[in-house]
Amino acid sequence: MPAAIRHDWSRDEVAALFALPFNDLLHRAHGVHREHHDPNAVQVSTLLSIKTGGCPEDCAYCPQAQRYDTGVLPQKLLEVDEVLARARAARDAGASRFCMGAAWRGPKDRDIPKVAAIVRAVKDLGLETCATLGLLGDGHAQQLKDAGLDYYNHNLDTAPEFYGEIIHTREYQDRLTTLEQVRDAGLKTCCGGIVGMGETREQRAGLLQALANLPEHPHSVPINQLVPVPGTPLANAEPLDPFEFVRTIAVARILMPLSIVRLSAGRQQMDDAVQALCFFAGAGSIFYGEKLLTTGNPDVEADRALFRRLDLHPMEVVENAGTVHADIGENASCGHGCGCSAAA
Ligand code: SAM
Ligand code: DTB
Ligand code: SF4
Repeated sequence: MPAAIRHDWSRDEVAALFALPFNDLLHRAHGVHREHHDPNAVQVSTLLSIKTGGCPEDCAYCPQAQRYDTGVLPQKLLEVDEVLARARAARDAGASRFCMGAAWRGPKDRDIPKVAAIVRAVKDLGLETCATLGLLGDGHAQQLKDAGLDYYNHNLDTAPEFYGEIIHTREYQDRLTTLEQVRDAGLKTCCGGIVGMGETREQRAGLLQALANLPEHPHSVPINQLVPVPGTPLANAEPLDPFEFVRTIAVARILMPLSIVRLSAGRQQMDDAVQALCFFAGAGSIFYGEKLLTTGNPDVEADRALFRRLDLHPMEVVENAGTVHADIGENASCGHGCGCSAAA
């Protein structure tokens, strides 16, 4: 029987999934994955910080908050040409989506035309576009959509009841409001959270319950493992058991059957075998490229090797630019990043 699309998950139901014997949980999650997704295809996104550091917010995990001494040097918004060069390189290396992050509480009205020009240029390369700029103001989502933005990333980050221990400068409701604006503008939502911040399993269940009970399941659900950064309040957070991370991916897979669950930040600190378990449990997307926003990510060569060893292939994207043949192999040469014979 196909998995039902539900928005009324109770905390007890989600907690019961977490509590399943590991093999039972993975079996069930993989079944849901296989029913709705190609289990051997992985969507490949590349991240770029287009405006770095100096952020006024106090998110306890974040190396870009001005108030923490993390060594991140503030940089103003990049010019279109700088972003384009990085996007072209990401495309040629095989990424199909380019995600642009800004260390803002939210953009000012005057920032939006500049970001819109960047989005338009990246979209013209044939890439899917994603932006994460913080809380949006009136009309911002629509202007970004009109510029060709496909996805907006805005995370719930953690369970409602743990949120106040991590962030004090914005409310959970502020995040829900931005997500509503994003949906209303017809943008696809990318929304997930971070685990390994000292939350309990019950609170991990609370994060996934909140995501699954949104009015629409996010198209993309990034599950980040905390990257502990010296200087931040969470620098010495107790590392999460890797199998608990895999469980989180599996439960997300079961709760939101049609969404693409991203094995997001934290892969550099993760064994290949754990990553393989995450793909089995239903992860269908990664960040690809040596850097996330300010912290490291696995080498491109290591990811190419991992894909080969696990017989994974990049997900193909059919967009208005035509079929983007995806290949992160060494034959990436045609300008689509795929080694096909089509002209770039
Ligand atoms: N400033 C905007 C905002 O907070 O919405 C956009 C950029 S912010 C860096 C995007 C997301 O990155 C955060 O919501 C958080 O989930 C994730 N993130 C930031 N620092 C992280 C860390 N050290 N480990 C894991 N994820 C992190
Ligand atoms: C998301 O959920 N994770 C990405 C992306 N969305 C923007 C960010 C991860 C950031 C990790 C810390 C850093 O590199 O600064
Ligand atoms: Fe600022 Fe975003 Fe980092 Fe929070 S997560 S401190 S809002 S850049």
